[in-house]
Amino acid sequence: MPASLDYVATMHGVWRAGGIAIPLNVSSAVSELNHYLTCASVTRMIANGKYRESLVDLCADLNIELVSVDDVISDTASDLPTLVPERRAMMLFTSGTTNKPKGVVSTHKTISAQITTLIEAWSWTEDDIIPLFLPVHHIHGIINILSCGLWAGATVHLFAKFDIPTITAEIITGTYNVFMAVPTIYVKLIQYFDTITDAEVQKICDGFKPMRLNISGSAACPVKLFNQWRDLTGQILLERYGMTEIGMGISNPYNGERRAGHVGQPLPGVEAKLFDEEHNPITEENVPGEIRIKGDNVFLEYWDNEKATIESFVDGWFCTGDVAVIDNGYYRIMGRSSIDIIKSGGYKLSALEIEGVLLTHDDIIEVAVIGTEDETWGESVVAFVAVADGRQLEYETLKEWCNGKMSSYKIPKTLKLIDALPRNAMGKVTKPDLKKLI
Ligand code: MLC
Ligand code: AMP
Repeated sequence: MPASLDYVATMHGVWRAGGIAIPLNVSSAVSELNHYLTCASVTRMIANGKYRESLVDLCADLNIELVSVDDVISDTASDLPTLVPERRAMMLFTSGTTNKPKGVVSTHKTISAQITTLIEAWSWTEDDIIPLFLPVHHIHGIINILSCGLWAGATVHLFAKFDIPTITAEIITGTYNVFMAVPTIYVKLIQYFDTITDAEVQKICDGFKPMRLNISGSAACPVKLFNQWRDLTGQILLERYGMTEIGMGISNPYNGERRAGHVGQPLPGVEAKLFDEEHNPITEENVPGEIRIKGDNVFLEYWDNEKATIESFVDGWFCTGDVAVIDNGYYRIMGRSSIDIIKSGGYKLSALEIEGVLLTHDDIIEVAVIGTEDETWGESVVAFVAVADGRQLEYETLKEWCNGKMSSYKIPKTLKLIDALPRNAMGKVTKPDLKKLI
């Protein structure tokens, strides 16, 4: 389900009944859904309208009961279980350094901790009104916007997608006082300003100006964008850092200096530390290390994957794979330790997962996927491909072939045909060398 009252009712119904809610992407390819549903041993799928129709065969194949919201919604609640905070509540699929996405399981306690820290840090109140146009199968939309809004007794306007004219029309009338988005959304708004009159731009910027808070996160907010947004709207973007496994971990202050290019300091109740490769904590400033996190906000486990869960913790610290320095008291993210993780439009993508799909193409014999810097998307997906002797491959044909095999944001935006992938003496593909070819 896209963001809608049915979505909210279903999510809370599952939670209240003691089940595990697994919100899925409405635009996932069938093969992706097949993986999520199988991996999570799903017993019941709730979907409406055209989404329900499109799931009939898959659910039948997997022996999953398929129902619509109307089938399960009830006016009277009875025999609801008493829930302990440690009960599993939600599973979100996230891409990693393995081929297939993993199910990140959080408990009621995790979710409460993830919400309450933000209520305090960002001063949520019942007077807040916020639009939700981000996808509701990721933590940014589910926790930071929807769940914080509901917890605070605030008002959340639900949009099935990010439609600039519809949302800016509300902004002009002064409907919202809080706005949260990924950097790409701010870039797209600025790009939209080039397509409308100066008077219209002014009206939209005047709608942003009196808001109490504009937040950017899920990917790095470039300093240029931070400055552009301040010059246009007077808003000093509050940048924060988070991850599906931890909710939000580090944030610039609500009151105090919001520093461009930095993500701030650990949130209330969250412990953060940098560690070197030998697992020693780093205490000096400007020495890079991996961000590790402890606290009630940290997830319970990767579903049905004890090995991955164990490997992602060291001495009780969750290892994020993100590298940062502390610069004059504020965390500054330097990048990720794995070249195989790409962040595009705020979505985390696994290069290995995309490579796995491309390798099923008859004409492709070798493939390597990397992310390259992109002003709009943060990073853009590039595929280096070697084709079988005598075969040709055009980008448009490949793009079409990818449709239905992966969500559209994973489809490579650039295709580079090469004879063979560069390898080191161990025979391993050297992706940094590929980056130099762009
Ligand atoms: C879409 N397109 C892309 C693309 N995504 N091109 C390059 N790179 C990408 N990543 C292309 C499509 O193929 C299409 O091209 C055109 O853009 C329009 O597609 P769309 O799907 O309509 O795009 P749009 O609605 O504009 O999507 C942009 C967006 C979306 C920013 C609204 O990407 C989005 O909602 N991102 C947010 C994801 C999110 O919530 N992440 C948080 C994860 S939680 P064509 O050629 O077909 O027209 C997390 C933790 C934390 O990270 O810290 O919060
Ligand atoms: P996800 O797994 O989709 O939840 O994405 C989490 C990842 O997004 C983190 O591990 C970071 O790499 C990235 N991320 C989130 N917020 C920021 C930020 N403010 N700056 C840089 N990277 C970020």
